[in-house]
Amino acid sequence: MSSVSCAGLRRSLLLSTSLLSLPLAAFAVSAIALSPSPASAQAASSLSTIVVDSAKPRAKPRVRATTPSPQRGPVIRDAAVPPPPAAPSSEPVSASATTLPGSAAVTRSLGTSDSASLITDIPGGAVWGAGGVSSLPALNGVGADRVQVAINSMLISPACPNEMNPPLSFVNPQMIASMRAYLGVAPVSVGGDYIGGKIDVTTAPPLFATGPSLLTTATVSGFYRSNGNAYGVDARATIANQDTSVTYTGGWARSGNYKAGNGMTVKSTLWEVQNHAVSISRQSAGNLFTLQVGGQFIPYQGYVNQYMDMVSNRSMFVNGRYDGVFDWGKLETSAFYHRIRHTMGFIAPDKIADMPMDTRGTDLGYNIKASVIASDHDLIRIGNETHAYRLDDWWDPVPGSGMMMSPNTFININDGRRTRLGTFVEWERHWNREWTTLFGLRNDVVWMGTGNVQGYSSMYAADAARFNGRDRDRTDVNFDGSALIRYTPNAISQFELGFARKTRSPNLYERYTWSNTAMAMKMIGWFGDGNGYVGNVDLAPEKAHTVSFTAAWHDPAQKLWEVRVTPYYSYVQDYIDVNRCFVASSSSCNAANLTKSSAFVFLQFANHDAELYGVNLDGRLTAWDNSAYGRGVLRGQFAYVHGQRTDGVNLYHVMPVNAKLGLDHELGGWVNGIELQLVGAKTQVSEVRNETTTSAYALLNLRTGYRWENVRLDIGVDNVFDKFYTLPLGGADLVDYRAASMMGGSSPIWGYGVPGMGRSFNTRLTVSF
Ligand SMILES: [Cu+2]
Repeated sequence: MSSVSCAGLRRSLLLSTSLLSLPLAAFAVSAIALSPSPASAQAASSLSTIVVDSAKPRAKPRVRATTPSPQRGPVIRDAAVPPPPAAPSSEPVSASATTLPGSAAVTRSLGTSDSASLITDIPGGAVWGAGGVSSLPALNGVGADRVQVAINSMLISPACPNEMNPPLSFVNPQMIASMRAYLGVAPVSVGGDYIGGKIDVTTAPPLFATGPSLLTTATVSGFYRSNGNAYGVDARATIANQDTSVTYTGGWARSGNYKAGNGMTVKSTLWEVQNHAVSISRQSAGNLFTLQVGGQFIPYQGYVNQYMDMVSNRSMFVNGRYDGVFDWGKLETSAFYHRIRHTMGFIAPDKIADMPMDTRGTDLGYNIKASVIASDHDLIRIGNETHAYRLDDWWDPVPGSGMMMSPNTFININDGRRTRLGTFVEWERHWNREWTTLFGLRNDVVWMGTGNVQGYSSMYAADAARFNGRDRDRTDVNFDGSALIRYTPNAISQFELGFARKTRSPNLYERYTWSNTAMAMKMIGWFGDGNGYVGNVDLAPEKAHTVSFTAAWHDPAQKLWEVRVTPYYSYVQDYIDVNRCFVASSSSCNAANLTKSSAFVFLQFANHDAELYGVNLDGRLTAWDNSAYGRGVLRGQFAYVHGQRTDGVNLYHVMPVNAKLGLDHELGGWVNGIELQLVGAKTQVSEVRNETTTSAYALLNLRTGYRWENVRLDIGVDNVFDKFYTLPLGGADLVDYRAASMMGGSSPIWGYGVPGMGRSFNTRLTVSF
């Protein structure tokens, strides 16, 4: 397909989103200066681009009411979560955002223990295959740490050169009370330092007693899945009175290797995980304090698309939060500390070797956000956050391995430092019943640095000396802006046009991995493609300029039907992609490496301009609702995305066209679902990475469940027809297809994707007290 972009469109988008800064600053200043006088007078003159129907009477104050968050798509409202204290909305308007409630996570947990896979229930969402509980989320064609994930406001940075410990692996699906996904034109108050999207996950929101008696609830649930012989247990318990609440949530689960549709066991896909969190909350007239502590332990997790496996991952965290409601608005603050200790090795019998790799990562940060009611029409959000990330990554020597892996410790990242200070101001104005605008300006300063490195032996000395001789401290001053205009002409339709500029600074591995030797390079990379990677100190931050339009229609009560369509276009300046590497007299980055088209290759991170465009569509329809047949709801979602560099090279891991169609039925305590998942062929693949194509496929999933008083039984069949298929974003299968190698042993063969899971019979029994 030829690119539809034209230079003019690109330039104007670039210009408009870059220039957002200036008028936005003016808007922000004028907004801050707002007096309590009638809102109709100010700012209107400076807002020449926004059409306001001044003939109509001003609307009644709408800001004080909590702006209902749009819940669209296959989304069920979650009755279990108590409403937050009445306050101005701290969640900004954003029609393209989607919230998945806890009930969606519970439904999905019948078939998976991978929390990231929840994101596939929203249009534009996909996952990069990794370990069984550590997939990397992608939104609208960009993934991994281009999508920022916050767990109760806590940010968790990659502490592994393969990003084996992404944020969503630190919660089990059943721990999730809600997951909100913002796409490319999200308001700046949502966060900074990402370009793809933002996922906000809430676990264990506090539950308080409504009367004088003590509230105690407990839920224990166990599951079994036939494919992989997976089983586990999830638990949640709360004890609370009217002002204090204590909640535990967590679980343990394990799985063996799964089987593909043709009966083939997919090696190195086993895992075991436990996540736990305890939170204590206290509320008093408009104030809510929460302190949460928790941790994770993964004793093993196989990686079919990496050379290494995870053999230990331990984490602990402390996360404190304070929300206060005042006359002037709402204050939200949080502070967190998260520490990861991670070890990679090989899990026998599928991988046998000896090469320990260790990382230690810590994240420390705070967030302050104030939502200020500036007038009956205006809401101002201001905020500040700091996120400090420290990383050590070292590989102990392997005795008897010669120069390759001894006698010294290989220092991959030595005292890696990445500190970000973010500040934003945002103005949301409800002009009248029909028109709402939102403008935001954000600055993030990112400081990065790292200490000196060394290799296992003199074999690595030249690379290490070159790296150590460089000035490696970097400071990025990043400016983001967003502008949303929402028009709600009547009770059934809503339109939103959004522009945004989003910036992400490189991560520590992109900038500071340094060795050009084949073995070291193959240890770096979270792409699962079998290629080797080396960092680039000179990388610039990537800047996405996105325009997006959302049209949504629904019945006036928002109960019977809704449909939403969001086309978007994004031009990414300095997108962090790769070049084939070439270093004189190198055995990996050699001349042959520059031209290989059907082999694993060696790559260096490099900036390239790129563009992405696509469309997301979702909707649902209540087909019937009566006492005899219960309630039947049809739902559907569709996503198409295209991503290409301006030099014509396709972007890596762009999800092919895909759709889901489902019918959910409820009758009394009986719940049924049938879902058809359709995925097109992946034919546009990254030439520079020798990405492989995948074929189209369709999967049918069924489930049924029944709830008696306190007991609920769910049964499901995923991939009913046991279809064999290759995961489009699963990367390369490095374990199941191997050939004898020159060094003895065997090595992976290029050209094989990772097969998806075959049929699985799943069951879950839940008991509530
Ligand atoms: Cu790792």
